[in-house]
Formats: sequence, structure tokens, C-alpha cells
Amino acid sequence: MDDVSIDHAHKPTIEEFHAAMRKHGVGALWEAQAAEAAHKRPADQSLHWKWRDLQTLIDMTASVVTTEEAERRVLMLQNPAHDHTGRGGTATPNLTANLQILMPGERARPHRHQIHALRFVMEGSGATTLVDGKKCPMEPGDMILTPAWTWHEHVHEGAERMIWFDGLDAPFRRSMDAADFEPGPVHDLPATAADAAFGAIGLVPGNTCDGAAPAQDYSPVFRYPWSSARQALAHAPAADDGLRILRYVNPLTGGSAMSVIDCFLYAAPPSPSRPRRSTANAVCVVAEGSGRSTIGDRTFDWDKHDVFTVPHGNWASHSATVKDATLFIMTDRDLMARLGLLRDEVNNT
Ligand code: GTQ
Repeated sequence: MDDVSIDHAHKPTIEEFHAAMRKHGVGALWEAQAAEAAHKRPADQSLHWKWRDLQTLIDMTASVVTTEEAERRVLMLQNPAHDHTGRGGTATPNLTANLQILMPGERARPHRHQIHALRFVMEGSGATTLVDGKKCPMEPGDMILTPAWTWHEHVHEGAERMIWFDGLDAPFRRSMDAADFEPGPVHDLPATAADAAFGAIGLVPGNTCDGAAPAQDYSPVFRYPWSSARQALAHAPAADDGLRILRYVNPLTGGSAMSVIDCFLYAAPPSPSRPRRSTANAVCVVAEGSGRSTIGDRTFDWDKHDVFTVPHGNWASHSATVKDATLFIMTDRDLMARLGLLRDEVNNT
């Protein structure tokens, strides 16, 4: 049978082919591959924000804008390589790393979003984060969850300027077009269990022991106090390279404290830890002390409150230059694990 739709006598020019493809919303894979190769950027490298430099900006921020004007006074740590939305880039492909500043007497009004967030307190005392109505005091080193669709607000009735690290899975949620937002006022507060009900080692409240799966994909505990975390870290067993690790978990499941975002504390050993690498991405906040890291082909020294990234695929090794050098590490390991994309390697040579 003759194919009447094709004029075999006329050989289309490449321009005609491109025009026809454009008209019908079609592209040619071999041309896209060539274009992609030309745009290929080098593997993501570690970025390092020194606290000294951040402090200068924090000082300026607190003078130029109020929480009334800014709603939330937040500075974003940016890697322009991950700018897919015109916002200037995010620290890692799936997770943002921000700093939030709250002055005495200020408050950040309640809202909720389909984005998981966490706070790691860096400086100051006396503020409270309310998470679905639960009061979470904010003391240095405390880690506080504000899981997706929980109402959260920050209130500061203390006397010192507060600075905390904000980690959010916003880039991932935005790439899925699933980052809904609702401003306050707060309504329909769900029932929550007091964090204190989980305060005994190895015990959880009874209504979750009847075999029913937890309804939420996040921990019912919202505040992980520094005072107990650092004590536990001091007693944690060391790996053969001296590294001691704690993981922030959901006590009902033993898994990641929230879906997507999986957090750890590392006590860095005196000599460099074995290089590890992963398909997951990490942001490190220096919680205590000073040390040195080699990430990919970069080696740098860090001090308290510095922030640096360990982009996926980079070999990373850490050492302490003073005793008790501790890193708070936020990763997208749970996202990668859920998708079957998590691969870890340790260099044992
Ligand atoms: O505290 O709710 O760093 O909504 C970015 C967006 C913090 C917050 C950020 C937010 C918040």
C-alpha cells in the first residue's frame, strides 16, 4: 500500500525538519544529547560558608529588615548551579540551607506548607517554636522538626538575638509541584502527644503499640534537645576510624525523623575519617569545635557555625583539630532510599 502522507520526491531540509518539530512540540534526542554535552557542568563541588562572613550579613540583615516586613527574616545559602526556579539557587539539589534571625520581642506568624523543615539552633536563647501547638523551646544545639503541613510559628520573648539553621526539602517539593502553602490563622489543630511521653529510653506511648502503623511519616517528637544529644554522642561507639555517629530518628519506627530529610551528628576523630561517598547530598553545620574536611579535591578548615556541603559523588573525610568537634549533618538520604537510589561506599584502603 502506498503511503500517501509522505512525499518521497521531496527530501526535507534540516530547517524544514526543525520548523516541523517546533510546530508540533517535538524534539530530536540526538540533538538534545549534543546540546546537553555542550552545557555539561563539572561535578558539583563542596561550598563552604564561613561563620565570620555570615555574621557580617546577619548583622546587616537585622538592621535592614524587620520580621513585619520580611515575614521571616531568612538568608539563603545558595549554589547558583541549583537554580531551577529563578530564586538564585539552593545549597543542594533537594534541600535548602537557610539562616533565620529573630530579635527579642519579634515573632514569625504561623503558617504551614507541604514542605518538611527543621531548625538547628546556632545562637541565642529564649525563643519558642510552636509546632501544631506544641511548645518547643529553642536552646543552642537543639534540633526542632516542623514537618510538612504542621502549623508552625516562632515567638521570641527572651533577651538575646536568635540565629538558627533552617533546612527544608523545598527544592524537591517544588520540582514535584507539590509545595502547597497556607497562611495562618491556625485552625484544625491535630491532637499531639507531649514530647515528654517519649522521654524514657526505649519506651513509647501505648496507643501506638497495638500494631497500627503510625499515620504520619514523621516523628511525634518535635524537639531533640542538645543536652541529651551531646551526652549520647560522647558515649556512642566509635567506628574503626574513630568516627562516632548518632542519627535523629522517629522513635515509633526507628527510621528517619521525617521522610526525605535524614539527620545525623558526627563526632569527628583526631585523624581523618575513612573517605565515604554517597548518592545522597549533605549539608554540614559545625555544632562544636573546629576541624578539617576533604571533600572531593578540596581540603578546608572549619570552625564553629560554619556551613558546608557534601554534594553527592564526592569522597568526604573529616577530622577534628580540637576535642569534641561535632557536625550536625542534614541529608536527603531518606529521599534517595525511598526511591531506591541510595548507594554508599567507604574507602577501606
Ligand atoms: O520558618 O517557616 O527558612 O517558611 C524558609 C521558609 C523558614 C519557616 C525558611 C519558611 C521558614
